[in-house]
Amino acid sequence: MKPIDNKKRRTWWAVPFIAIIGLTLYGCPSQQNLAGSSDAAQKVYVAPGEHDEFYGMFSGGYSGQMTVYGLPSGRHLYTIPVFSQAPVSGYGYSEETKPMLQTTHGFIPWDDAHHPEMSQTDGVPDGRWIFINANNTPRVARIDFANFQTAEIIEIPNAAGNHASPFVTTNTEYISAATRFSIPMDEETLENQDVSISSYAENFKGTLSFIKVGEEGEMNIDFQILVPGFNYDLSHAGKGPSADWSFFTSYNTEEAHTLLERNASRNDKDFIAAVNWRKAAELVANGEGREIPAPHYRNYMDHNEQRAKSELVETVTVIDPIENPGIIYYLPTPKSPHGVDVDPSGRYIIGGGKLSSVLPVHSFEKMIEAIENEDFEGEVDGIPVLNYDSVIHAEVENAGIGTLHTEFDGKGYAYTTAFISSEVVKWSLETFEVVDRIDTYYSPGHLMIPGGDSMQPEGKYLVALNKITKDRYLPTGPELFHSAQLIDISGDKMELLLDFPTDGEPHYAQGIAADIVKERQIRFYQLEENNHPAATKTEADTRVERDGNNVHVYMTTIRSHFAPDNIEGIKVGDKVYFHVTNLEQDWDVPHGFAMLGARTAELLIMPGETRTLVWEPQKPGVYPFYCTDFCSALHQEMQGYARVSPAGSNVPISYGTGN
Ligand SMILES: [Cu+2]
Repeated sequence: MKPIDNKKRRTWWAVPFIAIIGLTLYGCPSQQNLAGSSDAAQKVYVAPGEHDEFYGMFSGGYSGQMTVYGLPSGRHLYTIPVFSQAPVSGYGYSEETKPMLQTTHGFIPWDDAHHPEMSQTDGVPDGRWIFINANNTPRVARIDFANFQTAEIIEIPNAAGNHASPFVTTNTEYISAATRFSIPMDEETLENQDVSISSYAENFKGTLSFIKVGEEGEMNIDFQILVPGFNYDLSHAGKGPSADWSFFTSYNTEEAHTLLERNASRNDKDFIAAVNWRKAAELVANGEGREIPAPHYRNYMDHNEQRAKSELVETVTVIDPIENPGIIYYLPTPKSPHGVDVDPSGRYIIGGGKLSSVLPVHSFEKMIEAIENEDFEGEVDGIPVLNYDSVIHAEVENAGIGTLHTEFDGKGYAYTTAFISSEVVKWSLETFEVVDRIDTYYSPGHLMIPGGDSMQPEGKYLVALNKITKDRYLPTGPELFHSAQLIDISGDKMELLLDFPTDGEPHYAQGIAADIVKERQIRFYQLEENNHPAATKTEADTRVERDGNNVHVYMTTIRSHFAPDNIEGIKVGDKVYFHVTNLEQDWDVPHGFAMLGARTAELLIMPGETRTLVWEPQKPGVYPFYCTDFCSALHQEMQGYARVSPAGSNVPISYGTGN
């Protein structure tokens, strides 16, 4: 790798440096402007039995899940297990769902889920799917809005940390993802290398990945672009005129490898990488790039058989910008930019410079002009660096301290979070002047306006996702849930309406009008369409079969009993598979299945569905099992017994219900 042109760097326009210590110690806003007026209460009141206007889909951050809230009420409606095992539903514990968490590092039942992103058609959220990234072990998941279940998870090879992900292009052609941490990669194979960390500048590289999304939502990595060893932070696709482009922020263009809080804050400007994904995709389709070994799993729910399958994909195509000029350009952006957001018109690219005193607004039009005129101020590893002054459209002054993320209301205004000064700042996309600001409690990261990163925002509510909560709710020991604050943005002045605690780290969120999603809901699964190989569709078909040391129990549940509910002939050393089919054909009647001493969670089986729990009994005895999901007045009676005899005993297999 060629060293960065530091001489060029030093001539860049300087911004006042903001003391890093302020990142953690800057004061909290005063308590004087708290909401709580009856006016605010009325605006968020959703009467019993009535529905919220919007779904809010929040990332669970370090819970690895996605949480669903109703807006404006702030009601927690549901939690979708994605990258973490979920005892509540047996996700990641049942045999049908374990393959979802398969990776080339093995079975990984946890991750750090950051950015929900909805599928779009013509630049507008369409309510088909929502994607979310796994930050720790690079993965992207797709959740189906028809059943609010994780339908697919794809692993991303040649990446370490997957933060700038998963952002969709305007017709969900592609999802972009980028390595957060650069790693030493072999020049030919891109395999992670055993080298000294101090060789960072010469050996470390990054990749930007473009995942193609098929008609049914299936994900495949179409290509990866090799990039210099910076940290890539966030991304957004362009829209309208800029729809063929994706933008990625980077920091650590210093290529430091220790104490990044100091060493990655030296350059006055880092870069937003502008990637012409359309052109790159065409080049790859025409045979450019090279296919390299890059084993990665694609795990998906097979709807027909009702069980997840893991498929090992062996290779990936990599494209090098040096050999393929014109696919990537750098926009100099002050200073350690975090978020990158494209306004609804697709004309402006806004970088959230977390150490910058101004908020830079790049012009897409000027960017194209600068590219055509080869108006470059240098290059890094063969990637042209455009002239800052040629591409910048405006610098928003006084946009707060520690600006991170911007969303839009579709009415000509942008809203930016300022982490250090704990506020949301509203500014005009016409005059680029601040027109309003409101305190948040405290330190907001992302903010969300339903559709606020699309071409058609619903500019009624804004949710600030705050990292610090102290003193806002009754204390709960050293840990406090993070908070979301709902702000009315329908008028000239922003008004705080509500704050509510959120589970995990609500890192980012997306919102969508409830009507779009409501219509798509599946209420139960048709029993006759259940093609699970171990499904049992009537009580008459229930049975227990021994196959060596494996015992298969083909069981059914219906209010309020199991069939069979007495099983004998199991021996210590057996592996017992309970294949449980829920025969109900009615909405909201799952049954549970839990076994004393089983080293796993319960099963929670939706109507019409089959799920399998594996039990390896350790000692002889009679073990009760029962339904965990209150299902009828006689729910307590929904139980059974499994008898376990010593290894080598001659108790025959027998079973029954009502004998
Ligand atoms: Cu039950």
